Amino acid sequence: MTNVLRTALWVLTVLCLGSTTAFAAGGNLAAGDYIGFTFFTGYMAMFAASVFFFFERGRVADKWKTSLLISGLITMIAAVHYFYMRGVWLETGTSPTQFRYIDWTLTVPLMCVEFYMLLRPAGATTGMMWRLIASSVLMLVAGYMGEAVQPQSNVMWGVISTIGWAGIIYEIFMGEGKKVAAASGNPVVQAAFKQLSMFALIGWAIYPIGYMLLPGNLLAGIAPPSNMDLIYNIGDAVNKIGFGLVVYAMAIKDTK
Ligand SMILES: *C/C=C(C)/C=C/C=C(C)/C=C/C1=C(C)CCCC1(C)C
Repeated sequence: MTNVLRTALWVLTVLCLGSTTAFAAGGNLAAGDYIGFTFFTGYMAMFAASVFFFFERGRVADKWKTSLLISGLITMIAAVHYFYMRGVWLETGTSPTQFRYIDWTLTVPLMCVEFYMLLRPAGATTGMMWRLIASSVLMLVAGYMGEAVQPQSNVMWGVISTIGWAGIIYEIFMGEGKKVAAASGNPVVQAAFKQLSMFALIGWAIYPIGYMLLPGNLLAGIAPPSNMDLIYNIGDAVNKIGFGLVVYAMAIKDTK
């Protein structure tokens, strides 16, 4: 299994390196292009994090191996999308909403699975996992509607999206997540669950702040809407790598 993962990783590396030329022709990274900087840093940080999680997977107890695999998949899926977004940004100075949401559609449900995997040994049900995933889908579909399909109604779609986010927060702070964690009797799992929950509450709050820069929304005019990308890039690096590191630290601790 480890060999399969390593091989997949090298194939990915070669593909990424081999195709850099596709985007290097027209654009250049200007000294003051801070949004561009974060596309590059985000790409490389997520790529490195994936290598780290895949390799470290071999060091943790069997019951946590899938959790580490998912941590690596989350950052790897993001790395590939950042690779594209970085290139399009270089060429055009813009970043299409599509890449962002294709990435989130895969990575956010996987983060929901990560909550489930953490609490599964303590008795979490797949019902909890599917409720989290359903809420995340509502959050993301509504967000996409407001950003890309009906931007004139972005406030309404933002509210609907927030209902999805609230569903996730409810499940982990008041619903099954909270109850199973409390009953688990494992302080290492409890501490990690608390940290992941704080990521979902505070770390994820970075995204609606970016969204509110859309014309007609609460923070419109404070900064150009292109700064959404800066905010989303910071949010992604913090949340995807941070989430993975919490799971990693938990697994190492619980293996000893
Ligand atoms: C790795 C990517 C992650 C963790 C993305 C999370 C995205 C959100 C929590 C987005 C939330 C939004 C709202 C709560 C309202 C406005 C629209 C969104 C989609 C930006």
